[in-house]
Amino acid sequence: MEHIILTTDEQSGVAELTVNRPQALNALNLTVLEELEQAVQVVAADAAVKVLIVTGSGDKAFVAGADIRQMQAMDSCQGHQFARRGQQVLGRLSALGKPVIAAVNGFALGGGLELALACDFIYAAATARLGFPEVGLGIIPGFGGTQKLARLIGVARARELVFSAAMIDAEQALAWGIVNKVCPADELLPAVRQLAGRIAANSSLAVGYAKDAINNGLEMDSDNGLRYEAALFGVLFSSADQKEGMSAFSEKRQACFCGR
Ligand code: CO8
Repeated sequence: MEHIILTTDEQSGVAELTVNRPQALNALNLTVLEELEQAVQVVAADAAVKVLIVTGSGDKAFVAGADIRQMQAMDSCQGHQFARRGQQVLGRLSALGKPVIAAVNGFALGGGLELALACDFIYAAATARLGFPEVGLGIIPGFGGTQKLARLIGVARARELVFSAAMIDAEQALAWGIVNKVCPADELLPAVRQLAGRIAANSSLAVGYAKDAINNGLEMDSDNGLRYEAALFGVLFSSADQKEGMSAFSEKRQACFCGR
């Protein structure tokens, strides 16, 4: 792949996907989107990967948006197709049956913030800047931003951020609940790797089911969400990981999960 670097630490079970187009602040063009989709497929198929970290190369940007130069020449039909393609690829990332953590190491703007929002949660460097500049370009967020942000932080704050095209800093993003934690820039990746390793040490089957219960349960009404949770809970009692986790507790030893 030209613009995506994918590495896996087999020992910890943590993979890192880096958008690597630093000359354009890692902006998402069609090639990057295609490669992102390819990388998600690789991660989905690799049983050794338990957790995925998504970040950007360099110390300036996570991803500074969709590629404005590529969008400049688009007509209405191409704009629509580009937005749908972006939504499809980010949807595949969101639907990955493994936890995905965004390590936002700099600018996360427009499509870049949408990429971060497609992850399960975000850790950010203190130097990060987040926002949706689209209305200042005569467009709107088109890779799911209007929908995802409003659901995450509430409609009033989402409206303020989208209508103003303002960039907010990491502390403001933390206060608004867009990011889970702010770290000094040089401590961001170590902190995310440590957390990812901790998640990867749990039953990957149970973690995947927990992600499924949260993501799909949230699309249901509360009663059906609870029924869905209970159904997944019950299924886990047929797994080797449930037997191992509970035996290890009783025997006062560390559990050794196989993910089945
Ligand atoms: N697209 C293409 N190139 C970019 C982008 C981008 N989004 N962002 C930065 N670059 C390029 C610059 O053009 C520049 O290239 P060059 O050196 O060849 O001139 C290089 O990256 C470095 O950038 P700057 O010199 O501008 O760096 P600064 O530190 O001065 O500024 C900023 C950094 C503030 C991040 C600035 O680059 C900027 O404002 N970038 C654009 C941010 C933006 O508006 N992003 C949103 C884009 S729209 C979008 O994401 C819509 C998503 C949904 C699509 C729906 C489909 C239709």
